[in-house]
Amino acid sequence: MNSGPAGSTSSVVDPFVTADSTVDAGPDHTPWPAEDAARYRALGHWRGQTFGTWLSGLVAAYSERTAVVGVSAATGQQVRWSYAELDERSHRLAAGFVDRGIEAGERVLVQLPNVAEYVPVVFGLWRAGALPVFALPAHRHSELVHFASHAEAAAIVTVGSHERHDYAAEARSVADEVPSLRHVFVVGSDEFADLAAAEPRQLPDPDPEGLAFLQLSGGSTGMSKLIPRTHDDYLYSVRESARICRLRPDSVYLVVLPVAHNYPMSSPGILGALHAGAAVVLSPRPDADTAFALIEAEGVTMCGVVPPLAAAWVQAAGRTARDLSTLEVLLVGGAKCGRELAERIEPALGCRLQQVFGMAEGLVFYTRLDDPDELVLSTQGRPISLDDEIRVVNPDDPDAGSDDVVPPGQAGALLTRGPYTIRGYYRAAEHNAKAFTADGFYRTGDLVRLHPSGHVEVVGRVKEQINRGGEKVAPEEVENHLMAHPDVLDAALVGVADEFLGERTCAYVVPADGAEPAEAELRRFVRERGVAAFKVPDRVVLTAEFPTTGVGKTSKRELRAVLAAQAKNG
Ligand code: OOB
Repeated sequence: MNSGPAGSTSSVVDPFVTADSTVDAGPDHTPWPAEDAARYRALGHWRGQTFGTWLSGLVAAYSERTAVVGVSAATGQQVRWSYAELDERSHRLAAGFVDRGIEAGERVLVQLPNVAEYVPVVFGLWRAGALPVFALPAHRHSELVHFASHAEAAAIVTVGSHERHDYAAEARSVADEVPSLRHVFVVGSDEFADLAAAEPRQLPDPDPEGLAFLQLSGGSTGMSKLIPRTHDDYLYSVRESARICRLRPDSVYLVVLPVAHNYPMSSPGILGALHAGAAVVLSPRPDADTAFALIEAEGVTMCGVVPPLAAAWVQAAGRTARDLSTLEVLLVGGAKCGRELAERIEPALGCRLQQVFGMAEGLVFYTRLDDPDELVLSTQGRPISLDDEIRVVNPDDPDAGSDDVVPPGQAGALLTRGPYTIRGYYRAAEHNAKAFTADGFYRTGDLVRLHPSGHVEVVGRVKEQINRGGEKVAPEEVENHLMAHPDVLDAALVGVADEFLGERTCAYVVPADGAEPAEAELRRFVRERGVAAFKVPDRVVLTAEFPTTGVGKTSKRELRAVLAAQAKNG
């Protein structure tokens, strides 16, 4: 493991700075080259701080202020925890996890809905030196098995039944299949209450430049990749996000998207709000009724949403009796916010629009709150850091290097390298060779146009991914599930334009000889294979054979392009 064993706080013996660290990165993850790491430290971006010590600093400054408001998984009641209470809870949880045998450096799959306990649980794991692996509540058996086995997770933290799904039973069935899983911790159970009541004690602080957690990629070729982030790199993006979004101690940040996603976590999200001494309010659901009630009750000042949700809120704002006047900023991102929607947000909700374009791999763009309206409405912002290196390269050459840049103003594929963007996925050497250039730039797969101001406009994608209103679907993963059906000979999943979601999915299916599988049957089949509901094809179309592109045998990539064009033309 490169994740820094407990106690190795000295930067002298840090694996990131050894002379051969780029040569012998080990199989787990690719560290930044020593000279870049040294520069990020010298610039003050990496400060040698872990999430645990960072929280301790916040407690010293904001002790009695409200940190977290949300519904408790244990009681079903709303709770309100100060910074001091959050700190104590996470110290107890850390001790509890260690007492149950969780060791520093071990991975722990966290699958929690938007419940108050999420925040202390994650800090508890960090303080125990464990690495949370952030699954979404939508993920199901096949995805959880993949994450847990790929990360060789030691435990799962989840809830019991929630929104008609038995998470605890699901987690146990995953544990039956993945040999590394020794524990299923169910927040809200008596057993978990015991764990959470452990006597707090000082535990060794992990290495700030070691891995802190694993996020999930949206996935393009097959299953989601795991994204290794360090304390130092992530905290840099958190501090800057809080500054850019102008969070203050009296700000109130509302989380409506799934808590564990990178966007509500850090853009500026839960962590950005905590950094500023602000309050985090967790909404159990994203719908306007629930969210507007919380905005009114808690005096919410800021919230981050995806475009379809922004559109729904704009609609609902016209007929709500709720007082939304405290809302200052609505961040919109995760998928492209079209100009029309962008223009409606400020008048309907009475707040400033802030566009955000980010990725769990690192790089985040924000429009600035004092940017001219035109830039706020028509671009997705500019990078967090002056040290984010941005290259827009030839989009027709998938292997274009970081020097293959297109003329200014022309659309191209976005590459990036910087102080909080990973240099490789977790345990994915083969994939890394394609996803990163030889000089360490991450191929985002996004097609952008760079404005002279440094703002980018996202104009499309070169990666094989469907963005279903912010939820990412990898066609290959879904195609593989479809092809497991005995009546399916071949399948291709494409994105088709959708007014509400931006894109929805359509599966073209060539049936096996003589078979005529019903659409509902195929959708049920995919769902029962244990995948997140957002990956179940919105539509299934049977076709006798796939079109060819004129060059003989078609690649899946070309095929999807042809089918997508057909779908577009009617
Ligand atoms: C966020 O993170 P991921 O990892 O779920 O997805 C990243 C991808 C980007 O590469 C891009 O394709 C798309 O999502 N995306 C956008 C966008 N924001 C994200 N495409 C167009 N316009 C935007 N504003 O989605 C994420 C992470 C942190 C902050 C915000 C979003």
